[in-house]
This record gives sequence, structure tokens and C-alpha cells, in this order.
Amino acid sequence: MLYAASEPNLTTIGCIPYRPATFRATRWRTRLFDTKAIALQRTGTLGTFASSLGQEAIGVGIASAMRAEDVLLPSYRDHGAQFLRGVTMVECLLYWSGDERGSDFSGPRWDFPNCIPIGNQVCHAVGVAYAFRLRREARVAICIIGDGGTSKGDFLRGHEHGGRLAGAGGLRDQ
Ligand SMILES: Cc1ncc(C[n+]2csc(CCOP(=O)(O)OP(=O)(O)O)c2C)c(N)n1
Repeated sequence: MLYAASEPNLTTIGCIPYRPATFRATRWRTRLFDTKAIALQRTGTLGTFASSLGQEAIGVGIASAMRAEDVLLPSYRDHGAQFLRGVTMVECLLYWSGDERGSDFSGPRWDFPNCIPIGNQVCHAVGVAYAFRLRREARVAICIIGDGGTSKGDFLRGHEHGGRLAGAGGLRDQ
């Protein structure tokens, strides 16, 4: 779902060009990373980890429609989107090991860290979109949420406020 003052024209707002090879490679990298991370977690090396097995294309697809200056507000299974936007695997592993330096991304400096509380990222995304609007910046805030999150108050309030704001914000229910 995209909140926009007018119907967005994806060719004119300058999305990252769709490159099938990069898209496929990032999907596979995400799948391989996932397999390895789960193995590390099961053997006690990694504290915890939220698998994105089978839904890699969602994150990668969303990120491939974003521009570098847009802002991603990920949930805990959005590694594919983060990798395509330039978050490194080392940062991801640091984060899941409990080291917050993993959220200090060397690539997309303005992207948000993983949102663990279900639904909070929707309100954050609306706030970011509101800031863009006040600053008159042509940027988009995108958050991703699971099915269960859509029954949370934060989702409903964020959704309502985002709709009223009709600013530049996006919400993807995976
Ligand atoms: C506010 C809040 N309540 C409960 C939890 C515990 N919790 C972690 S994952 C999860 C299920 C979320 O399901 P869904 O939104 O469908 O996303 P999925 O994990 O299936 O991608 C819950 C309830 C949480 N993280 N945050």
C-alpha cells in the first residue's frame, strides 16, 4: 500500500532499475544466509534469529522498488530487503548476536533497525513520512509487517493516520 498525494508514477519517481540478476542473486544470498544463521542458532552460536525462509523475494522485491534516499523500516524477517539496500551480513549477524553495533549500518545510514515489537514500525513509518512532507522531501518511508501484525493497534492507528496524512509512506503486508 502506498500513501501518496497523487497516484505514484514508478517510472518518473526514479526507482532503482529492476535488474533480474541482482534480484535473483540477493534472493539466493538471503536464502544461504538464512540456512547458515539457523544452523548457527541451533548450535548455540547465535543467540536468536528470525528466519525469512520462503519469503526472500518479498523483501528483495520491495527493496528493488526503493531509491537509495528512501527509508526502510524493517521487521525482523526482512534481511533480503536489508541486503539489497546495503546492510552487510556481518552487521546482521552482529545484531542477532545481541550487539547493537549491527544496527549502525555502514550502507543505508537512514534506514531503521529491525523492529521487534509487532506493529510499532507502522507508526514509525508514518512519522518518517510526515517529516518528509514537512521538509518537502520527495522520499518514501516503507515498512513491512506480517499478517498477525495487522490486528495490532499500532497498525490500525498508523494506517489511519497515514491515510489521513496522504504523505509519502508505504506499508507492505507480507
Ligand atoms: C507487541 C508484541 N507482541 C508480541 C510479540 C511476540 N511475537 C513475536 S513474533 C509474533 C508473531 C507475529 O506474527 P506475524 O505478524 O504474522 O509475523 P511473522 O512473524 O509470522 O512474520 C509474536 C506475537 C512481539 N514481538 N511484539
